[in-house]
Formats: sequence, structure tokens, C-alpha cells
Amino acid sequence: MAILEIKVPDIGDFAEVAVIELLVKPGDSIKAEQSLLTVESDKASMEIPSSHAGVVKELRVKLGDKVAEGSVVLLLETADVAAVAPAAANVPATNVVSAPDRSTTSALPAPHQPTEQTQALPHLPHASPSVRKFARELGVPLNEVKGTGGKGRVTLQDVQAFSRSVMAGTVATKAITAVAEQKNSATGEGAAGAALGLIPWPKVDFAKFGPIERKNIGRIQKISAANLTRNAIMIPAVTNHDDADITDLEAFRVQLNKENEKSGTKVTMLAFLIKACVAALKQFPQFNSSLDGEQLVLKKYWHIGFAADTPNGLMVPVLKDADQKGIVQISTEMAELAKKAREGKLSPAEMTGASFTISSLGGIGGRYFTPIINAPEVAILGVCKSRTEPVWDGKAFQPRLMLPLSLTWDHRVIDGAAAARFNVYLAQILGDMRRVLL
Ligand code: CAO
Repeated sequence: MAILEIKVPDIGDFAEVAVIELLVKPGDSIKAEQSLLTVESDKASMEIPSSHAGVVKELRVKLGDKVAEGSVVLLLETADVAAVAPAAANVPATNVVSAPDRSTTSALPAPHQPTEQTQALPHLPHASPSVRKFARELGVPLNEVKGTGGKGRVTLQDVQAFSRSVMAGTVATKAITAVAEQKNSATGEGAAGAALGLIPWPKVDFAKFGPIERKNIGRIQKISAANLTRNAIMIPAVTNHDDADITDLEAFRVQLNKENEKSGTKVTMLAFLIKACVAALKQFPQFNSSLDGEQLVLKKYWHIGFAADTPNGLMVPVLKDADQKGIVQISTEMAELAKKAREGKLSPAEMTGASFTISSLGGIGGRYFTPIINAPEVAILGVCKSRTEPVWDGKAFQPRLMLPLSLTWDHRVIDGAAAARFNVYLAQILGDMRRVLL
């Protein structure tokens, strides 16, 4: 065992730099090359790595301290004394201060170059490399985050809080506002598109080409537009298409509706889809989650939103606890929620809390489409109209009723293989609903 002094290595042209972030504390076990602290000059910020693996015994610096090349930043207890070999370098950055088994020696940590040149990016606020990396991973525009650290430095907490506000819809980034303004503005006067480097929205005198009528855009449509724009821009979304053979399920549905004719409850394919989706969500829990900063929130409830076309625009009522309800109850509740949506009578509670959404155009038509994820959910299923198609069974083509499925998913949480598996599993369930019992 040896106690090493870990020192600030050669940091280039900077005479003195300030400690802005401590990345380890006494008692921490660290690996060689692990970052110990972040220092910052007025030109750059950089992380100081450890030359050895070991346990931090004592920190010799605190936030705000000024350090220079050779300053001791911490004492490290290491068993790695063999690695403390004399290095062919003129700046010892590590000294053994207590080495019962060996004589004093020194080693140079791996050279570490400044990782961020703020000089080259004059508009970027102060932030450590790890905070910049974190912001980049989340897609958070750092120059829009208000820093609460010293000299207005943006901290990890600032980035997390900003990201949460955007997800909650209380804050919009300039990029979102710009596109929303452009999309919301019938006249294209929203100049904020410039923030995205986009050319201005085309401004056309339509009356020059023929008669026109102007209508104000409704409140619900405006809200939807802002949300859809944010979700379309911020989520790296991909859509996988597949088909489910619902021949037997449709026969069962028709029979069920005959049986329930007197009660008046009509079961549509959407009720089965909700039930089948719950089974698939249980099988692939990441589809029933949300991103929250650095964490994934996996939900242990299955509340399914469904898009409803209403005279006022798109609404998404939420069928709560779909896992605990049977097909007939789901159908009844869905019909009530859809009616309320069309009458504009949904309460906020009936429109919130969804963990996954289905958008069914099955009653209308079409083959496939690419629905936009209803943030902060991470996936949405689009469904179109089923039709009878010739399906090869290995010997002959059979007429089968096929349902087109389009699953859009957030690539930050889900990957293509999982999405393909989700669709395959969902199609299996719809092919034989007995599988929900498994
Ligand atoms: N394939 C074939 N037929 C289908 C079907 C499908 N996938 N889904 C529904 N149908 C049939 C129903 O069985 C019903 O047939 P009958 O009239 O013969 O009984 C008919 O289509 C109409 O169904 P519906 O639309 O009334 O009922 P639903 O449960 O399927 O859907 C609701 C309810 C509220 C989701 C729907 O009315 C609606 O608003 N859909 C539009 C959703 C939308 O706008 N999505 C896009 C969002 S992105 O802008």
C-alpha cells in the first residue's frame, strides 16, 4: 500500500485555474484515468484524471480554490505501487508520500488536454465538460439554461431542471418555439425560424390565385400544434410497421357484439388492441416508461390514451388501469370517454396520466402512418383499417384479415430490435387473444 499525492498535471498555457467541480470524495474507490475534479480558466475547462486506481484518502482542494500545475489535489491510497514507476517526464504529477514497501517514486498521469474550448464558442455559458456532455445527451441547448453556479455557471442540476420543465411543457426551447410559431402562424410571420437557421415561412397572397376564406385556429388545435411540434422535434422517433392476422379475433368480436346486442355495448377492435397492448407493455416494460433527466421511470400502471377525432380537433382521453378491466368494460368506458371528448366535456383527469397511446384510424381507412409520440411517453401505436389479403400458409394463399400496425418509438429509450419484437409479440396476441392469459 502506498499513499500518493495526485497533482495537477501539465495544463498547457494556464497559470492558474479554478476548481469548479469535485467529482470524488474521501472513501471513494476510483479507477486509473477516472476524472477527479474539473478546473476552469477563463478560456477552457478540463477534467483532472487520476494516474492510479485506489481509494481517496483526503481531498486537498475545495470548490473555488485556485490550482496550478503541480498543485496537490488529493491523497490516494493505492495497492498499485508497481505502477508507480519513474516516468520519463520532467513534471512529476504524482508523488508517493508514504510507501512502506518501496522508496519514493513518481509517475505522470496520462496527458489530458482541455476538452472544451469555450474561447472558440463565445456564446456558450460556463459549464464543466461533464455538464456539457450531459446536456448534449439530453439535447438540452446549454445557452438557454440559466446557470445558478458561481459566475452564472450552468450546473448538472440546472440542466436537469431545464429538461424537466421542457418535458412538463412549462418551458419551450427556442427551437421549439421557433417551429411552433412558424407552424402556428398562418401568415408565416414568426421570425423565430431564424433561430434554427431556417429560411422564412413562405408568405403568399393566396387571393391572387383564387377565392379564399380565412378561419381562426381553435384553442385545442393551437395547444395540439405546440405539443406535436415539440414532440416531433425533440424525440428521435422511428416507426416500425407490421401486420397482425386478426381473422379469428374479428369473428369473435362479431359474435360478441351479437351476444351483447340487447345491452347496447358495442365492442370495436380498439378494445382488443388496448388489452393486447397492455400484455405487450408488460412483456417489454421500457415501452411503458418515461425519461426523467438521467433516469428512466418504469411505470407499474397501464393507463392507455387513445386519440379521438373531435369537431374541436384531436383529443387524447385516457383509459385508466386497462390491465384490470375486461374487453366489455373497456369498450363501455372508451365509448363514454370518446363521447365526452366530442362534446368537449373531458376533465383534466380524464386526459392525463397515460403511459402509452394508441391512435386508431381503423374506422376511417389507410394502410400505415407515422404517429407522433405523446411526450413524455416513449411510444405510440398507430392502427389502420384491416383488410382481407392473400397470405401464404406454406402450401397455398389463404384469405386472412390483416391489421396494419405502426409503432413509433423514442430511440433514446428503445432500439429497433425491441420495437420489432414488440410488434411481433403484439401480432401474436392479436392472432390468438388466449395468449394474454399466459
Ligand atoms: N379495421 C377495420 N374496421 C375498423 C377498425 C379497423 N382497424 N377499427 C374500427 N373499425 C370499424 C368499427 O368496427 C366500426 O365499424 P361499424 O360501424 O361497422 O361497427 C367503424 O370502424 C367505426 O369505428 P369507430 O371509429 O366508431 O370506433 P373505434 O373504437 O375504432 O374508434 C375512436 C373510436 C374514438 C378512436 C375513433 O372514433 C376516432 O376518433 N378515431 C380517430 C383517431 C385519430 O384521429 N387518430 C389520428 C391521430 S393523429 O392526427
